[in-house]
Amino acid sequence: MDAPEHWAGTPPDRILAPDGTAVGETDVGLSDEQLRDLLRHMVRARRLDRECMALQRQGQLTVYPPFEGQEAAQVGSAYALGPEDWAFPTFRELAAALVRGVDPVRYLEYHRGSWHGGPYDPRAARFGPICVPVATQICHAVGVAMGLRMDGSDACALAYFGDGSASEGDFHEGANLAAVFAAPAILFCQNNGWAISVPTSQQTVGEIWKRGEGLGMPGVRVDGNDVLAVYRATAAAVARARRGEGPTLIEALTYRLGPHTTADDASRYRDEDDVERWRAFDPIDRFRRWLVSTGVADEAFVAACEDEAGAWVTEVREGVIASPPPPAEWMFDWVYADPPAILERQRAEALGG
Ligand SMILES: Cc1ncc(C[n+]2csc(CCOP(=O)(O)OP(=O)(O)O)c2C)c(N)n1
Ligand SMILES: [Mg+2]
Repeated sequence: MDAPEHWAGTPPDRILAPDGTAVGETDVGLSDEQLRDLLRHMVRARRLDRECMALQRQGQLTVYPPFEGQEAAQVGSAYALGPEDWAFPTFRELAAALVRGVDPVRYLEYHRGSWHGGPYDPRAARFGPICVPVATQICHAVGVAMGLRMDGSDACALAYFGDGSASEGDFHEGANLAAVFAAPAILFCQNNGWAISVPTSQQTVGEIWKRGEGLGMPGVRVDGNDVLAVYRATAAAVARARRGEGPTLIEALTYRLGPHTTADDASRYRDEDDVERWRAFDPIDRFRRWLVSTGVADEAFVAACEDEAGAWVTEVREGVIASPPPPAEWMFDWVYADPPAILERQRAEALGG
C-alpha cells in the first residue's frame, strides 16, 4: 500500500507498521495501563468527532472541523505533556483537548456559537483557546514558553499547527524566536495533506521537519498515525525543553479523512476513493491490533472501550443540546469600562429596556 503523496521523501520515525506489527522499540516508557489508556482516548475522540459531525448536520452546532484520522497525532502528543505544560491548539484539536481534561460540552460551546470567545478556562487544563487565525497560536505558545522559563518553571508549551500554517509568517517568526531564546517550546505540525483544498505539494516544496536545521533546532519527522512513535517523539522534545536545551520542531505525517469543516465539500477537490485507501493507515486499528497481538489488551477491553465511549458521547451530546445561549447582555459587557452612549442605546434596544 502506497502512502499518501505528502508522506513522500524521508521515511518517518515509526514503531508500529500500518498493519500493527512492531518495527521498532515498543518500550516508550509507558505502563500497560497507560498504553490501554491511549487506546481509550483515541476511541472516545473518534466517537465524539463523529457525533459532532452529526450534531452539526442536526443544527446543534454551527460549524465543526473534524479530525478523523489524526487521533494518534493528537492523543500521542498531548499524552506526553505534564500537568504544568501548556498546549496551544488550532481549531482541530478536540482530541488533544480531551486528553488535557477540557470539558467537551464547554469546548463545543464554541462550535455551537453560544460563546464566541473562550468557552473554557485555558488556565484550568493548560490548554489555550481554540485559535482560528491560522498560525497565530504558535507565537502565543512561544511567548508562554519564554514566560515559563523566566518564572523559573521547568514546564514547556506545545503549539499545534498544520501544514498550511507552516507557510504563514507567524510560523517563521515564532519558530525563530523560540530558537534564538532557547524557549521550552514544541512546534508540533500535523501534516494532514491539506490546507482546506490546497494539497501539501502546492503549499511547500521542502519537507517541513527539515526547517529545524535552518532555524537551529532539532527537526523530527514522525509517523503521525503511530501513537507510540508520536508519544516518543513528543516526550523526547518535552525532556529537551525541561533540560533548558530549547525548542523542537516535529512534523507528524497524518491524513485528514474528513472534509476541512462541515462547510466544505472535499469531493470537489479530491478523489474520495483515495480517502478510502488511506483508511489502511488508520491510527486506531493499527494500535488496537498491536495491543491485542501483544496481550496488553484483549478483545473484551476493546469492546468495553467502545461501549464506554458510546455512553460517554451520549452524555456529551445531551450536554451540548441542553447548553443554553448566553444572556444577551453579555454582548455588551466587558468591552468598555464606560460604554459610549451609542452602545448604551443599542443595549437598551436589544434587551428591550
Ligand atoms: C490567518 C488566516 N488565514 C486564512 C484562514 C482561512 N483558513 C482556515 S483553515 C485554513 C487552512 C489551514 O490548513 P492547515 O494549517 O494545514 O490546518 P488544517 O486545516 O489542515 O488542520 C485556512 C487557510 C484563517 N483562518 N486564518
Ligand atoms: Mg493541513
